[in-house]
Amino acid sequence: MHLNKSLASDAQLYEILRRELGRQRNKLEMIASENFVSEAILEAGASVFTNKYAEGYPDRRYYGGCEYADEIEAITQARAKKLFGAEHVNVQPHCGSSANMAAYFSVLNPGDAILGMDLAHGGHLTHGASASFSGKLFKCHFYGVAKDTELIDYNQVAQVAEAVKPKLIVAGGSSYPRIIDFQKFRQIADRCKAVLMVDMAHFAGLVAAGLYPSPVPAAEIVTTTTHKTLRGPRGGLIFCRKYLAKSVDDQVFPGVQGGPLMHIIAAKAAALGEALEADFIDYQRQVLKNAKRLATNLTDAGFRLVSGGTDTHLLLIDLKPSGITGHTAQVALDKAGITANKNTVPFEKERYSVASGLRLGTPALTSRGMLEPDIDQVSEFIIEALRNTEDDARLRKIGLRVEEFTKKFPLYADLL
Ligand code: DSN
Repeated sequence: MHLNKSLASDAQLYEILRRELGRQRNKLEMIASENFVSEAILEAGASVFTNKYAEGYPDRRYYGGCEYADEIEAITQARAKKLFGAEHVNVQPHCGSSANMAAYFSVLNPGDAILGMDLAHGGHLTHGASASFSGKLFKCHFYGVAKDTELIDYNQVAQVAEAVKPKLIVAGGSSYPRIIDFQKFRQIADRCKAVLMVDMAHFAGLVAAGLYPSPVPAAEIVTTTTHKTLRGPRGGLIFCRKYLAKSVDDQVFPGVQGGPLMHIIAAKAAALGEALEADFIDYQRQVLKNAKRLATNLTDAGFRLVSGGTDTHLLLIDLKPSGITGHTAQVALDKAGITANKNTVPFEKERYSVASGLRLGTPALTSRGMLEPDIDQVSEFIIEALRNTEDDARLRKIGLRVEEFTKKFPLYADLL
């Protein structure tokens, strides 16, 4: 396969694609929300469906020529419902933010109160942060983690819910390394008659594999992206109870979006097909084992992990005791060929652009075939880099060793 052959006539673009592929191959990808899709998913995402307008839904389109678009969307819906055991799914959201926006609009009006997890404690921008549409359109209230355990403080969730009577409660987040108790959220939502929405973007792949509790039985609405642990193309999905199906569909189109990205929907079908295979469970098991091994190695080396460890694919180092910031750590790791992101930690005092934490994840490395002994080597690279953040020469040397190491785990060997 030589996917980008026709781009060779555009030397400028070809060169950028070639360098990006090289970056992905030669570095250690540890951003917890990233992954490497299969070549089948790449192909579906780059397919002729990019040419097709298909506003509406299968058998209810506004344009002609949608017979195959209908087939592909129906297959995507069927696979998504089977994988997660949901009553209804909308597979058209272009991303997690538009999925969350459409989900909110299906049950809320502007000005309604919502309750979500504080961004600094592990929530997501779209769960009510003032910089996001959610913070601008709704009255947003927040819960967080307890100071001593750094686990979600369910008593606080209940108290705030009782006080502000939100119309919707959001569970889920982007840097919370532990399992969330959806039944507790359900009870709290029932007591204040709120809709419960779970944003499972980060752990959707683990849910699909049965390695993380499914939020589908507990929540009226479950949103996700498709490109994190689920290992699909960039995009979103909304699952909901049957009684909300029309409302959710109407809010995705025409409420928030226009024409669906049919090529991405084709790629979602490919990804969901892969997730229904038995070896997807083995993959997710290894993601968890690798994250636990990384957590153990970092702890043994003296680093402090928020909540003391992880139950998931991600972990969060609190760098305050190490005397460096998240920004410094991210820059140093970059020089050493390790890609990760700075992150706020609970009760953060730094600005978001500096941050006191570093988030690391294992989904992408596991997709490259890494097992625990490989994670031991990766841990050594990380630890050495974090202990030598000001020593550029040493960081560059680690980078060369990283590049050599990555050759053992070929990525897209047939491309370019
Ligand atoms: N940007 C994603 C993440 O990194 O977690 C959340 O949308």
